[in-house]
Amino acid sequence: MPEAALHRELLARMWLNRAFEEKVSELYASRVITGLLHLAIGQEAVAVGACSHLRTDDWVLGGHRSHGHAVAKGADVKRLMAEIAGRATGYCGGKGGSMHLVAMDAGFVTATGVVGGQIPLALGAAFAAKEGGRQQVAVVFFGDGAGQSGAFHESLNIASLWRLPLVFVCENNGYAEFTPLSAHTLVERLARHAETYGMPAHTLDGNDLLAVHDAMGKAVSQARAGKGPVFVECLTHRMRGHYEGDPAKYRELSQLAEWKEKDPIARFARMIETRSGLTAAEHGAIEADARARIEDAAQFAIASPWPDADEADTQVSAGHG
Ligand SMILES: Cc1ncc(C[n+]2csc(CCOP(=O)(O)OP(=O)(O)O)c2C)c(N)n1
Repeated sequence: MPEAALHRELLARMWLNRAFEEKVSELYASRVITGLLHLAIGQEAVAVGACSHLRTDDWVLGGHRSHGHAVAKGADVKRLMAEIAGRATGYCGGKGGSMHLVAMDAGFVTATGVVGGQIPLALGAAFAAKEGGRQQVAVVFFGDGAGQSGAFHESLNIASLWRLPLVFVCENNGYAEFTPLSAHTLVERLARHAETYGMPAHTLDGNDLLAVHDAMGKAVSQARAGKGPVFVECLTHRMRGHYEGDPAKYRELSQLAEWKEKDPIARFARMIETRSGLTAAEHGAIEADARARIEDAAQFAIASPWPDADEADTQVSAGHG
């Protein structure tokens, strides 16, 4: 795709992501959506930059803050919105909700509310991809908090040892819930762990869409070529609290203002104004188109029925301790 067209396509995907999350927030405020909700507003460049290199049959896994990963992977926004709103037309019949999204038709294998749980699951996806012999790759998104789990280290080791086609994407937003990174580790850059396990690793500005896009292009090519896993650490920031309603008193207002300056959408748009001749009118139309698609998705979710009570114990599993 010519560069100018690619830039416009990426901007459209960023807006689709932002519009989706803002609409979810609005529906939460009006209690159409309930439960615990974690938004990734401000982190869109990671999801969009990473997924822009993936085929539909590549696999993506994420955690509790993963709406944007599913949107960027190409999941149907209507079925996603309905799922988050707990409706029968959602991807999981309304039983998964915000933290347990699945969209297999788009290669979105799963999200999970178990912090770090997606990382070893991604080994399975990558192993299946390798055995399948169709040059598929798996990509797993997780936060800096998840990077402190034991399963994270075991997974890096196995992925490296077995040369799995897996790209680890760490969204280092500096906080795990309300705890700053400095309070849960002395290792400021999680990419250093990957080096320990013999894996190529990069740390980059996760609010710079083209930086993510370029790094992920190389990482995905390496994994697809059978040369083993790659670790990409994206330094970013969530512009909302840990969950919707979090007063976020643990953050300085100055810090938030500084990161708003680095808003990945505004920043990318400014860049392509000069580099690809994006006009204000074009930009407005791209944003309006994204918001219209998301409004349709919201209306679809609102008009959808609740799951039938008889369905409550189907498609679920439970274990005994
Ligand atoms: C196994 C487990 N431990 C603790 C929690 C509670 N918890 C929910 S989110 C979170 C912090 C996760 O931080 P991070 O991985 O950096 O992701 P972010 O929220 O920054 O996207 C914690 C500890 C949980 N859900 N699962």
